[in-house]
Amino acid sequence: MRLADEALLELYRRMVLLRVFDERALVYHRQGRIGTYAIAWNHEAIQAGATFALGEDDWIFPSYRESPIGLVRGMPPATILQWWRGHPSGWWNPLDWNVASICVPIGTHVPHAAGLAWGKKLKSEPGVAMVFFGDGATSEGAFHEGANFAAVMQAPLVLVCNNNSWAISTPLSAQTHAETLADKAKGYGMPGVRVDGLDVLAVHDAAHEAVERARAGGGPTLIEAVHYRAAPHATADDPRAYIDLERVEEERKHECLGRFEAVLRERGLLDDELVASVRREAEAAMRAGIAEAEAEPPPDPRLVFEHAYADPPAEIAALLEKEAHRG
Ligand SMILES: Cc1ncc(C[n+]2csc(CCOP(=O)(O)OP(=O)(O)O)c2C)c(N)n1
Ligand SMILES: [Mg+2]
Repeated sequence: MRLADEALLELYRRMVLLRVFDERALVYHRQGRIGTYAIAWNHEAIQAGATFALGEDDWIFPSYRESPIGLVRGMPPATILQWWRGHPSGWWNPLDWNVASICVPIGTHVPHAAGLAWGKKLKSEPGVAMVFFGDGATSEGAFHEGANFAAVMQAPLVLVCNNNSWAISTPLSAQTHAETLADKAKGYGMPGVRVDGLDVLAVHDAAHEAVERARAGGGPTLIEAVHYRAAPHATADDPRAYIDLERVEEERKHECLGRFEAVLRERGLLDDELVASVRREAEAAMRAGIAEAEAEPPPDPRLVFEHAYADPPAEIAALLEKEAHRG
């Protein structure tokens, strides 16, 4: 699908926003201002490209790797930063954005996304669901259950596998004996496609086709977006213990944002000035976001227990009582 110039620039803005969020989040982590953070560097082509094929009624189900994906829907950076700060104001209402909660357990959101998509079909409501997960997730039972269920029910679901070749320190070769992850689609009776995960336009094309098929009643599609993780898994990880550092260096040279920038410059759509202003805008949004997040009062500790017990055990009840007197 050929995107108009205006759309290409919007796609670029979204990629920059995701990139800058990631860069700043890493700095905020180092400054002790947010907690552990799952680095999304060089996953922006998959995240921005795939979601660019969605409309307002469509749902996004992110894993931790796609934590900032709400940005493409206009979610404030402060909300996502608060999530990483463990603050309740980071728990958004999914209905406000059609973005489900960030899923940390591997693959458990695939059945949720399949269920939502099936529900849309049952109610004859418009909208498809798009679920993101990693290569490692394809070895999980929940992935199998969700993919199989969606195919049997012909639910309008797009399954986007971010195959970054690693599940923390487990390489793809130890993850599966399948030649490709897209091949797994065959077993579920759905189309499976493989795309270059660093080519935002290729990702968008594949997602657009899958979304159109889902909308037309053609059921789910599995997209395998292939690349190689060129940053640590998360801030708590030291990949030097297991990764091929030369390969990482090589991969970093072909990172996805610079690659898209080169395409846009060649088409005469982008120059140094626009590059600088788009980045400045994203950086300003992040500065405002962290300030907003930090200005939020600390959460009430009682909240942790609020929905945990119908009848709190005596010890906790006593602590809550004490807190109530203090606060
Ligand atoms: C059910 C479950 N098991 C184990 C973990 C610990 N864990 C966190 S990230 C991760 C690797 C997942 O790799 P992959 O699916 O390839 O996604 P990526 O992190 O590469 O985006 C694991 C095993 C978890 N979060 N949930
Ligand atoms: Mg992975």
